[in-house]
Amino acid sequence: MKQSKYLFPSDYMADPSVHVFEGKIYIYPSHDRESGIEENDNGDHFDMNDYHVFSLDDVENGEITDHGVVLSVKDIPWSGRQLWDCDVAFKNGKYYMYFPLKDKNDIFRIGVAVSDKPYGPFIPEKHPMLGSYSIDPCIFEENGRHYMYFGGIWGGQLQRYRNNKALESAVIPNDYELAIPSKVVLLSDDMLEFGEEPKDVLILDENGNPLLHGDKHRFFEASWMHKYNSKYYFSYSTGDTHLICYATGDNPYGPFTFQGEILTPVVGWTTHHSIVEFKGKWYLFFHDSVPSEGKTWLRSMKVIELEYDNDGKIKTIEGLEE
Ligand code: FUB
Repeated sequence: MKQSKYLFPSDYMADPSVHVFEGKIYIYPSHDRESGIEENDNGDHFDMNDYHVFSLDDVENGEITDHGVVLSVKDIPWSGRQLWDCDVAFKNGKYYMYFPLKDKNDIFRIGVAVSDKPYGPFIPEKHPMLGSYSIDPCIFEENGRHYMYFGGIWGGQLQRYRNNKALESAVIPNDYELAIPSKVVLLSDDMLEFGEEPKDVLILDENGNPLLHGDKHRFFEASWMHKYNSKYYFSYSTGDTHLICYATGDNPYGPFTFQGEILTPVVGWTTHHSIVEFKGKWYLFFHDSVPSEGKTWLRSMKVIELEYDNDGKIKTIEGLEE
């Protein structure tokens, strides 16, 4: 499958988080819509208010199933606005959906909603996760332990925190200061809270120095973790430089050494992805704004095969900006 393909042309879906549950591919995207809110650096125009779930038996030839609305802003007791990129994990017969949403004070928190099925509906907890902040939760499971990676700068509000504490005012570093890192945290046994204090996800260059804020490959948002040949691959979006990049490490906490670009810029401001193995092949799920003719808040989800070379390097996918 060398060509990318759109997965659901009849509606705008973005930020696809993908897992294999019960032998099928399940896709958990954001549900973009036209709300009429003007575009700004805060991302107010990403004004989504529900999630759908999709499934596929076969990535290349299967028909996609839309399982309909599985969670809505109106059903979340602590809701303010903006349901951004979510993810889902499985433990002991239950599925847990993790979602970022602004609370009534316009602060992003991460919430949990629970279901007996991978396709929902998901019932939200009464409160956001204690101590949670920022956006883009993704869950990586290994040996029954679930790690959440999260965070995003600018509209994702990560620059408002240091050492997991809110600052009096947001601080974006200058270009020669250290980049603001993504966060990783082990979840509690019951999957409903953080099981420890979140830690920084350090991305180092080839000399072992942490990437600086002015580096076009530094972390911005859209964390994802997968494992390939015993290595841990942390991938992410660089936001305002519009790349999907990755770095590898020897354990889920890192540090991770920068390796390269997975996807060069697509049409639309944001780029956001997930990586999954299914039936012996690896796939990159992502989005672009080609069908909406470049409206960055109206994105469409896509998939393309991902390839590694013999050293485990991911081959860069380029030329999709058309
Ligand atoms: O979909 C809203 C936001 O746009 C996501 O949370 C970010 O990762 C970016 O894709």
